[in-house]
Amino acid sequence: MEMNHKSGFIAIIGRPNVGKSTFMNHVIGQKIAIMSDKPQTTRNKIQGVLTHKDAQYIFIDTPGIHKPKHRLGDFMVKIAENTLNEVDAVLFMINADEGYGKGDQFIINRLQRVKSPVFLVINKIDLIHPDDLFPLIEKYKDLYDFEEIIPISALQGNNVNHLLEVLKTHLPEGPQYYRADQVTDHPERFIMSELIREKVLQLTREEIPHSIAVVIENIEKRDSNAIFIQATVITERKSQKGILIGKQGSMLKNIGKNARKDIETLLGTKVFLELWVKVQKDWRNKQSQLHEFGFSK
Ligand code: GDP
Ligand code: MG
Ligand code: K
Repeated sequence: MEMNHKSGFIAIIGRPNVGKSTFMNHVIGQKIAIMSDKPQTTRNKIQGVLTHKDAQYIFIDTPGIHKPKHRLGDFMVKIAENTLNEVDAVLFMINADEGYGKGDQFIINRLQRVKSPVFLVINKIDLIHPDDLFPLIEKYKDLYDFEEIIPISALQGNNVNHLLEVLKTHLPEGPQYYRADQVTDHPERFIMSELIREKVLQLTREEIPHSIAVVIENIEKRDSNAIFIQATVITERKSQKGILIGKQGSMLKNIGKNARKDIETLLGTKVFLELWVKVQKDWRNKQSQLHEFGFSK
């Protein structure tokens, strides 16, 4: 990994039609890793990954932040709020041509509890007179303590690079989570591995350290409504392998069962999950292995 490489998760929120998808298409272009448009239940979806030489931007969609229409909606809003606290940056996009609306107020209220830096992106500036921009900025400045306010036109590309540069200065140093070429195929990979990792840590309690890695080896569509996934849990110690597998494989089975449920929710399809455990000493320190595991170029 390069020194000073930055990477982070960025949530894009905003009312419908403000231009979120247009923005994604502009920054990621042909390489966009659009996931299925299936409604997500509890998890967020990765919309696209932008890989630069010195930074990787992972954009995620947080659908639940909008005003709920029913009770399940409240639950979704809660989850969305949690997500917004976990990401490295939040882009709150508005339409310059429409100005301030009720839907924005709902989101801004939710943002009051968000600790991550929030950027106001004023989109569609091509539709307004420059004189109208300043009052809009003033209005929003009064509503929330935005990290930065950046006017753009996602359609024409105005100021989009500037936005990315500003964003980069706020991203933490971190690895390239995705290989640039991996992104197009299965952007869900990272989430899948995180889900499995989460189950390992939950079910084994303190016995297994956070240094374990989960590698998604293979994703195969068996038929139109089932996906077959093979994954390996990598530990650094032989003793941990036994704990992970458990008595007659009971632990691994349990991990697999719980992870599978979450992955099914994520993908909206039936999943067969095959889990393996592998001991690989000191894997974290080995550049070549990082490569192999898809954590780096
Ligand atoms: P989303 O619902 O937030 O994802 O919004 P979309 O990206 O689907 O955009 C909604 C509409 O706004 C589409 O017709 C876009 O072409 C249009 N749009 C998006 N960005 C801009 C912009 O910067 N300028 C103009 N004039 N139109 C835009
Ligand atoms: Mg959209
Ligand atoms: K904040």
